[in-house]
Amino acid sequence: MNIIPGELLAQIDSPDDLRRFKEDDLIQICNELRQYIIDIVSVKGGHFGASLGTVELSVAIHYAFNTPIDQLVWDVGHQAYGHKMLTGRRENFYTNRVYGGLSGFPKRKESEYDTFGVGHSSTSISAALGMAVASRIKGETTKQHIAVIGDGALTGGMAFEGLNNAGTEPNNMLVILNDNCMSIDPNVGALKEYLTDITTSHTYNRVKDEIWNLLGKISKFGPNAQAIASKVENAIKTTVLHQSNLFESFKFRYFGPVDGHDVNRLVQVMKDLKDIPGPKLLHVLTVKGKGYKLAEEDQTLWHSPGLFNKDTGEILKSPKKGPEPPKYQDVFGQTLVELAHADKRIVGVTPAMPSGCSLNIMMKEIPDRAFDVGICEQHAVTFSAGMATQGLIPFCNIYSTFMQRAYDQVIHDVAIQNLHVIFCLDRGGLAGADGPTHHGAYDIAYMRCIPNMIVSAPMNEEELRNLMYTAYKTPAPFSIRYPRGNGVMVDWKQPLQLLEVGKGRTLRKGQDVAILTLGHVGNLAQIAVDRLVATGIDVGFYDMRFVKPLDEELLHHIFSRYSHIITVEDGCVQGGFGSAVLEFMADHGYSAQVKRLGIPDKVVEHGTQPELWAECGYDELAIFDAARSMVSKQVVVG
Ligand SMILES: Cc1ncc(C[n+]2csc(CCOP(=O)(O)OP(=O)(O)O)c2C)c(N)n1
Repeated sequence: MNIIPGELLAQIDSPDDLRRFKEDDLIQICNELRQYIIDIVSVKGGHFGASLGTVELSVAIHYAFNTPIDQLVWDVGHQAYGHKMLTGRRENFYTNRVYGGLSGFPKRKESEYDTFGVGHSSTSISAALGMAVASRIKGETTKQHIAVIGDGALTGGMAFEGLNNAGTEPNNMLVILNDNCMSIDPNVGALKEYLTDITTSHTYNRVKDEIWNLLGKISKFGPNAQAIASKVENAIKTTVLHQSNLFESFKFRYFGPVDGHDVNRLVQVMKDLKDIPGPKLLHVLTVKGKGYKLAEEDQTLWHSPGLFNKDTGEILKSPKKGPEPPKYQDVFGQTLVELAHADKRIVGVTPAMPSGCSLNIMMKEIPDRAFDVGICEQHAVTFSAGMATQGLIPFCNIYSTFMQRAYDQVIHDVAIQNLHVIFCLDRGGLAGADGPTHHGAYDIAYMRCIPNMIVSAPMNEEELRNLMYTAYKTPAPFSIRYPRGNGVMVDWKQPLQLLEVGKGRTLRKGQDVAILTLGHVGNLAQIAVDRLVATGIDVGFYDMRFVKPLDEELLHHIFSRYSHIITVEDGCVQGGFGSAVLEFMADHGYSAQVKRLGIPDKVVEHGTQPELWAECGYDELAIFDAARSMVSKQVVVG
């Protein structure tokens, strides 16, 4: 990959190389790093705006601190491209998010500079605190621990659990709050307003700068001088801001806000803070997309824009051959609006993914009944449950992988009380380039063991619409999972139909082998089925739609007719749909040869969805092979 780094960046293969430069060179290094990110992401894709916003932060941290001995933890990690490039991965960065290549997120096995694996948000403070306490126990008194967390990630409850613990547990930790007023979409909630208040209080900022200079000087003279400066500073913060400082009330020393694009200032501040013991929070102001005008102007679009022409800013889309099937998420978004127009009890909830799950369509059309509640899956579920107790019908849309965060809430707040909350789990199945932290591997298994819960997955857009309609009409907890990406139907907007809960579909009757699928993978199986039939194998094909309740009538029919059965799911084989079929077989005394295809018991890395389906053995070819070898007929592969 022929992307030429700037003159100084070309000399940096590790933070040690960076630290050999003079402070005066840092601005140029930042410019070159920013340009490198633009050059490579434009042709290789990936997260964009967030890493442009942290260029100066990344350079300053690695310059001021002694990484990798000092422990640096990134929250979420989508903003760590600069960090990766400074820590020996620049030349390989063209493999970012590619099958077998670098991960798009920090990962412990990739580099000693990636101290903690991330992808889900709001973990950095807890992880860094764990490290800081471990250092204390091991007597490593000079070691620094730095958590970099965004204002979006700070809306996650776990961040506050970490702050709460850190305030009283002796530790040497610096939390850097990277405040750009953005999550993927504009950040929401009272905390955002609080941060804006601090940032825009002119009197406070002027006084603070004077105090800062004083503090910087006297911190060299020991703890007493520091204590005095700290008292003065706190008194001023409290008076000027007319309220106690939120972070100070967690017993953190609050510093800032400082300009997160002034690299020299950042270095100076970080060096000063190194000498101040205890938990500290540095509030840094950055601009998401900094340095690429279009990304600064439309920060949501440029969070992860795909490939683009870096000179014109045109986002490149593969040419369309004709009308294309929609994304499942858009079918959700549009169908929800349709349902909500017809029934005022319907509300929509998303934890910080309005554009990711297309709830933004409803937020625009019916704003008073569509809620972005921040990055807080647990709250999103219980908030939905609360609304359900009052007769509303919430559609709570959470990516399958992020729903793992809210498991207890699903059980305790929804299922035990048998509340009518509809969970739409987007990105169910292998999610692709984001990798293991983002695969929706477990929801079929974790939902089907919960009492009262109806668990379903549509094979196509029309089924998604009908399942949403059926869920709305069925007063019970109801889970509908569908994958990332496009469906298969161009003409998908058909009149809504009520489905019978717990009933599957027979797509083809056969006798040699039966293929049972759940959800979108049925379309992969369809290709295999066509080939099997063409090669003389009489295959039965069933779209089961529901894993709970299972279509027992259909299963009785299948087990009495076939001795070879294959189950296919885009989810973990352990405890999932195939397991449910095996349980049925055991419970009813059938015996058949059953092969379960799905995600095996291992961490599946990143790649395209087809690459990963193939690796896990349930793409169309693998399904074909499995069926063919099961019936052990000699066939010619077409
Ligand atoms: C638990 C969880 N929920 C949702 C997401 C999806 N997500 C990825 S980045 C992001 C926004 C993070 O905002 P912020 O921390 O402010 O970082 P920024 O992108 O603004 O730099 C969200 C919601 C996630 N990674 N983890």
